[in-house]
Amino acid sequence: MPTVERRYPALLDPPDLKASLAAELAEARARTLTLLEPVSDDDLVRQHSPLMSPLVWDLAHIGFFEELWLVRGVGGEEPLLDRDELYDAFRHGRSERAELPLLTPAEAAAYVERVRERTLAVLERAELDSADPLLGDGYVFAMVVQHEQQHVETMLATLNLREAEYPFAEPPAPAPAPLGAPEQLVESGPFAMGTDDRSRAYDNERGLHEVDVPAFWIDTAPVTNGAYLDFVEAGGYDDERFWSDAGWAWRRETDAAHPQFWRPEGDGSWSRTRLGRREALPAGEPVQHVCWYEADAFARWSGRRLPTEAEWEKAAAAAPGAPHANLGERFGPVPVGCYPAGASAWGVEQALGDVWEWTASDLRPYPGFEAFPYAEYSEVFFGDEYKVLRGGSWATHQAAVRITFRNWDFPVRRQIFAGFRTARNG
Ligand code: AVJ
Ligand code: FE
Repeated sequence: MPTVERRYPALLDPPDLKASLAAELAEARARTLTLLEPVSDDDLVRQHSPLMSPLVWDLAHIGFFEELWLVRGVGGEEPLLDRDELYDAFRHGRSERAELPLLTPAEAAAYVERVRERTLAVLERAELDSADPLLGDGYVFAMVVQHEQQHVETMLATLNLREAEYPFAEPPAPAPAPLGAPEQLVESGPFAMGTDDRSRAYDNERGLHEVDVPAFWIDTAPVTNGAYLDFVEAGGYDDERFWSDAGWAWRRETDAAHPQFWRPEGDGSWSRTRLGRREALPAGEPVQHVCWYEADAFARWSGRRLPTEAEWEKAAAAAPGAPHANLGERFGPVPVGCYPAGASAWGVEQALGDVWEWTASDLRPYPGFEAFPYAEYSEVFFGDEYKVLRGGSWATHQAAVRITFRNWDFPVRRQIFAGFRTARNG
């Protein structure tokens, strides 16, 4: 797969920016098609979980989003698809999509290819030095790249829920180094949260605003399977004291006794599956597939708490990201300590990559929020229903995450590649 240099679009002249965006579009498409290549047509059209779309829906939706914003929007061209409502995420819930008259796998593949041809022609003639915030710095093209990369992660979550093993191969993980200290002190003081960037950032990351954060301690690395297993074996799932009211209700209703994809082997050992492959539970890797309630209960059991998203973002300051982070190139997390060179200015490791990290915070707009370019990306999700996750996972491409990036999900969700780290007051 081609690799793309990390780029700073505002510093590129329009011709170089176009070449760079074309390379990013190509890289996203190669990742999509490589991922789906080993999946049979039957598994592309099937509903693997009520929580997820059929994979063939994601594929055509990737093309539809691109057609809508770039071919019809920027290019002003005629529709290539006459079934818009099928691929509008707000028209039909994920669990209903397999029943719709969707494009077949072959039709969807041909459709996304036709859209891409038109996209490249539109890019060729686009005026990226425009003062229009949609076109300027190539924002809308980068938005389409991010969208496709986000859906690759969604498709990985779907493949992870299917019974069959996905035939993945990956290089050995880097060798972990022992963490210097289990937690880091982040000193009190204001920090600049969010961003004013208009080349990449989503509306929910804007604008840059000062937040005063009292001193706090935060885990150097995400909580590991080994540490989480101590909570499981100490009876944490059966002790109401560690759970919030809503968390305890979830725990009783689901009968959960450990993270999703874990299995006790009867001899005292544990296994987990990833993409359908069963493996001995790796003690040193960050725990994943815990919901917010489980993360919160673990933190309370440890005498700690989840960090707020302001704390998380402050602690992650200057974390360099790829290539010093596990982003978009493997099929699971690597052990903690594998990326000492990825440490933040405060000594926090693996903030970017490996697992999304649940924070204590609800998804709310920053001061002065303005929906751009469409309210359905974030604005309609603001409120107290969703918890914010930060930092991206092993399944997240570097084009679709940054320190200011905000992800969200319901506090009951476990199928995403989410773990957490804990904090305490300083
Ligand atoms: C930001 C991950 C919550 O998957 O619902 C994809 C991303 N938005 N297409 C989602 C998204 C539109 C979104 N999340
Ligand atoms: Fe989408």
